[in-house]
Amino acid sequence: MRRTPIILAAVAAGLLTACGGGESAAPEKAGQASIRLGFSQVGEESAWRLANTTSIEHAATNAGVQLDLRVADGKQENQTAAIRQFINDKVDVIAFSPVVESGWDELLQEAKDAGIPVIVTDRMVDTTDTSLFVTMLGSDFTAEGRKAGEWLVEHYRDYNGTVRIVEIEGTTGSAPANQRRSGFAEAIEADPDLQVIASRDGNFTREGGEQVMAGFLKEHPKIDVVFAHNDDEGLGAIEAIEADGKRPGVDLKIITVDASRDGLTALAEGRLNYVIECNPLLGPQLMELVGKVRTGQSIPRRVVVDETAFDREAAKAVLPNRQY
Ligand code: GZL
Ligand code: ZN
Repeated sequence: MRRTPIILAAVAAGLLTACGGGESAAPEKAGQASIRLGFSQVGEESAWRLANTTSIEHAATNAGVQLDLRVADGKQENQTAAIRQFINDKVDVIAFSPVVESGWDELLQEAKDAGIPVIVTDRMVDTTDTSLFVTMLGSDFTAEGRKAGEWLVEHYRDYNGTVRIVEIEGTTGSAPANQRRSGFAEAIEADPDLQVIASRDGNFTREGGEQVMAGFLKEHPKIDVVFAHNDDEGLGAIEAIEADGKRPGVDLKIITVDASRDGLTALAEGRLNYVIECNPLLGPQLMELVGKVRTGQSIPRRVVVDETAFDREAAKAVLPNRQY
């Protein structure tokens, strides 16, 4: 379930003292200027992304980290420009969520040449030179896709006949889209009746999900299941399904990923059928890693975020105190 935010004592003591708060730290810590972190964020495409940004901002404030967070509107060139600015500003640490997996080696080499450590968060980069970043903090997207497929296999265990699945994919080239697709495909191999008859990029947005789903409904008279790579696409698909005179969650089963408040609400109301959690609240763990990197402590190469999955009953249980 939800990880309780961990504020690293060393970081808090060192930084709070530097910022004039907290108990007096060891002499060598006193006077340490607060850490300056440059963060390049994908955009504002989904509820997940907004919660992720808020978590990072709040955790930086709590840890006394000076944060320069820049939003890239989903464009790789904007992330590249922001990270070059961080290098020019000589920040202490750079972190980012890469909008797509490829095309980062040259930029990360520039950060390495400038002696600035880079932390990859949320989405992974596809690079041959793993010395270009110090750690990756984020979900296991393949496991998320696998959980969606496993639920379907279980749900249709006693059903004989073809189950027609359409897939509304995330942003083309992004790690979550690539890995959710492959985890899902791997899991549904267990039952040959489960067939993906169409898949298309919905760019992780509600309008993308609605447009893609409306197209699928025109092209395919019989659709049994929708697998949407995030809640926002699934909520958009619900609009298109209802516009087509069908009952989302009943005539078509819908599975999504993220477990945002709106996603869990639709699940509790029976308009979605299963929602896999993708935890956006990476802020506290990121600040802990930033503090360790800054003070030269060793950190793992990969920090996986804990997350679960929800059926209708579980959604009703967690909704009252859901953080995002
Ligand atoms: C997943 C994250 C994805 C979310 C989407 O970690 O990269 O991007 O699933 C978001 O909601 O747009
Ligand atoms: Zn706030």
